[in-house]
Amino acid sequence: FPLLHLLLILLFLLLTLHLWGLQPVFVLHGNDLHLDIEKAVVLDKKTDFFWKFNTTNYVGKISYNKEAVLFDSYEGRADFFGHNYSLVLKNVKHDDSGDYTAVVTGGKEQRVGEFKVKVQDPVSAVNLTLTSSSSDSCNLTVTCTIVDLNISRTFKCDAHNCSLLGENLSSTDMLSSLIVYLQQDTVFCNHSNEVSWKNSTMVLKSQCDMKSGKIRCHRNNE
Ligand SMILES: *[C@@H]1O[C@H](CO)[C@@H](O)[C@H](O)[C@H]1NC(C)=O
Ligand SMILES: *[C@@H]1O[C@H](CO)[C@@H](O)[C@H](O)[C@H]1NC(C)=O
Ligand SMILES: *[C@@H]1O[C@H](CO)[C@@H](O)[C@H](O)[C@H]1NC(C)=O
Ligand SMILES: *[C@@H]1O[C@H](CO)[C@@H](O)[C@H](O)[C@H]1NC(C)=O
Ligand SMILES: *[C@@H]1O[C@H](CO)[C@@H](O)[C@H](O)[C@H]1NC(C)=O
Ligand SMILES: *[C@@H]1O[C@H](CO)[C@@H](O)[C@H](O)[C@H]1NC(C)=O
Ligand SMILES: *[C@@H]1O[C@H](CO)[C@@H](O)[C@H](O)[C@H]1NC(C)=O
Ligand SMILES: *[C@@H]1O[C@H](CO)[C@@H](O)[C@H](O)[C@H]1NC(C)=O
Ligand SMILES: CC(=O)N[C@H]1CO[C@H](CO)[C@@H](O)[C@@H]1O
Repeated sequence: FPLLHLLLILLFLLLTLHLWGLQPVFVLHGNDLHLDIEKAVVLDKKTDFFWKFNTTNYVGKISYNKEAVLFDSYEGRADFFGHNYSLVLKNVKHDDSGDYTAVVTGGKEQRVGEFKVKVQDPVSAVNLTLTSSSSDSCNLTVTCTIVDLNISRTFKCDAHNCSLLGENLSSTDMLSSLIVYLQQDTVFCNHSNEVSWKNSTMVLKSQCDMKSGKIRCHRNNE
């Protein structure tokens, strides 16, 4: 059934296009969420403006008289401005993650802003530790650890400098990403998500003697 396939592909494209239409917004848990409309809106007697949350919840409305009204569950925890339709949701919680749409209703509904909001916690701390230094070659291995994940990198040192063996390694899961990289003589491990980051650093001062292969590594781990 090639026609059916074609229809399915079309449906898929429409769905993904619709998802792309939602602008992603990331906000740190406990911070304020600012949402502004993307198109000019002029209300008349027959039209009202609403901020909607997900498909069935309404945050507030503005009517022709420009008065902004918040509905019960948002009263006291949001600011809503009748003159420019902006919404500020204060002290956001994880429950506030979801789709926010600004709509003008009259004879039909018109969307004037669409956001996919994700509330995130700050990332957890990282530890960077020296996990091995081979005495027979000038290689150092460091491991960067977060609660449930670790990545290791090996550095090759000569009498003056150390360099990363291979690419900067990074690891990303649904929630955050972890990257280890070398900048001058400092190894950085950076744990980040869209709203926060934490790092741990270690200074590698190679005093690798090419004859004996001895390495001295100064750690400066905060
Ligand atoms: C809307 O008005 C409020 C209050 O005057 C202001 O804080 C906010 O920045 C305005 N939003 C835009 C998009 O101008
Ligand atoms: C809102 O929708 C998102 C998915 O888009 C869902 O993950 C979330 O649980 C919903 N929140 C509420 C309070 O219904
Ligand atoms: C040190 O690094 C070199 C690559 O430059 C590699 O061939 C060697 O196996 C490494 N040695 C150790 C002990 O990891
Ligand atoms: C980091 O190191 C400190 C002190 O050694 C330890 O208390 C903490 O649990 C470590 N954190 C992680 C994510 O490994
Ligand atoms: C890194 O994680 C592995 C399991 O994935 C574990 O066996 C190993 O002990 C961890 N290393 C450190 C230094 O935490
Ligand atoms: C060590 O690094 C410095 C600066 O990056 C560079 O000027 C120097 O040539 C390097 N030395 C060696 C032996 O590679
Ligand atoms: C690793 O990342 C650092 C800092 O972002 C950059 O300066 C360096 O060029 C990168 N090295 C490689 C091999 O990607
Ligand atoms: C850590 O990563 C975040 C997100 O990519 C970036 O904004 C920040 O500058 C990085 N910090 C360091 C020290 O690499
Ligand atoms: C804990 C730690 O090492 N923090 C460092 C993160 O990186 C910045 C430089 O980008 C250092 O100033 C911090 O000390």
